[in-house]
Amino acid sequence: MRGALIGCGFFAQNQLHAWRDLAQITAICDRDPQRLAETAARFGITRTYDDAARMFADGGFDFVDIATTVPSHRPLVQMAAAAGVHAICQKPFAETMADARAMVTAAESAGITLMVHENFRWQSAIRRCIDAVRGGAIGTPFFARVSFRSGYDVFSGQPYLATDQRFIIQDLGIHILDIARALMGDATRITATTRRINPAIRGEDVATMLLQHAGGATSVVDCSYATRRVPETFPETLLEIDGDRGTLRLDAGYRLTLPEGSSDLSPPVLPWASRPWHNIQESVLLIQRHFLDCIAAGIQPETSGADNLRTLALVEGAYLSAAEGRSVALDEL
Ligand code: NAD
Ligand code: 89Y
Repeated sequence: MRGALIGCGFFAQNQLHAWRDLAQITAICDRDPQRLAETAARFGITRTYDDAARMFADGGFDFVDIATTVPSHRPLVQMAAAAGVHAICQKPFAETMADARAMVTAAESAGITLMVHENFRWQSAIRRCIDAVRGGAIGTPFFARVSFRSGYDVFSGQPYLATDQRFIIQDLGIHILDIARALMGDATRITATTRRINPAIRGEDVATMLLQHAGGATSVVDCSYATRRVPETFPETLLEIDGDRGTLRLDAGYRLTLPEGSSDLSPPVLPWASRPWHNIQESVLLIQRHFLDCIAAGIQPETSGADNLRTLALVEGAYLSAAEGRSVALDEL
């Protein structure tokens, strides 16, 4: 498979490292000339563009990896659909549910595969827990706590996180909500509270969310970037899941405890990766491989655009709930 990538920023560097083991990236695009030139030199890519439309017009690739921030996602996915090119789009998938639905429709009409780069459920420790729960290791789950609490400085690498009106739910909570879905099934209702603790940022940096799942289970999804922890656990998601035959815990330090005992699920540090990001970086390789495998098999990726509508609805529902001080049924959205 030959690919192209749009958006040569902070996180795309991980995606390009991972592609080296999976596919040939023939062209890259960024409207920032310095980022474009630096990334082209780093990865030895000679076809460069400052305009995505021109890159699609020139073609020569089977898929496009959209690694830009959210405002450009809808037009770029629609360009991919018009060009008949499979697409991976970074999270958050879209700014509104209407945009997201239009993107899914465009992909379906064009017959392309559209996957959202929703990688946290592909972290190897999380994956192992999802497999254990789905495999019945704790029986039928009735409660989950899915928790991400940190004081790590994410603003130095991603300055827009400090200035966007929405912060933790849209940026990070979206992953944690998606993990809750992967573990407990689809949610029908959400209730949320939000706070801003850090006065130097615009959006909320604490969110506490209560989910009701279709099968009757409940999840608490709690996220904070205002938590000073020793030791710091960024970027680990911690789990506690009760089932009718036992409890699963994923504790700090990637320690898994199941009814039959404990094990260490520390992820590998890939040759191009660095701590503490190695957990996320490994998941980039795994989700990008999943995308190619799904195209080859002619099946939908686990986090297809259509699937991600349900994660995005949880994000929108959480903001609505916090703003109006009420519980929100997802079929309202
Ligand atoms: P960034 O601002 O560092 O990089 C984005 C790049 O896209 C910039 O260089 C910008 O010039 C370019 N760009 C924007 N619109 C463009 C357009 N229309 N055409 C060409 N280039 C365009 O952002 P980032 O921190 O790398 O984040 C990118 C996306 O990745 C965000 O949506 C973010 O939420 C997501 N992200 C995901 C993870 C994860 O684990 N999945 C981690 C970090 C960031
Ligand atoms: O942008 C975020 C993401 O997707 O994972 C972690 C992050 O980089 C900062 O919250």
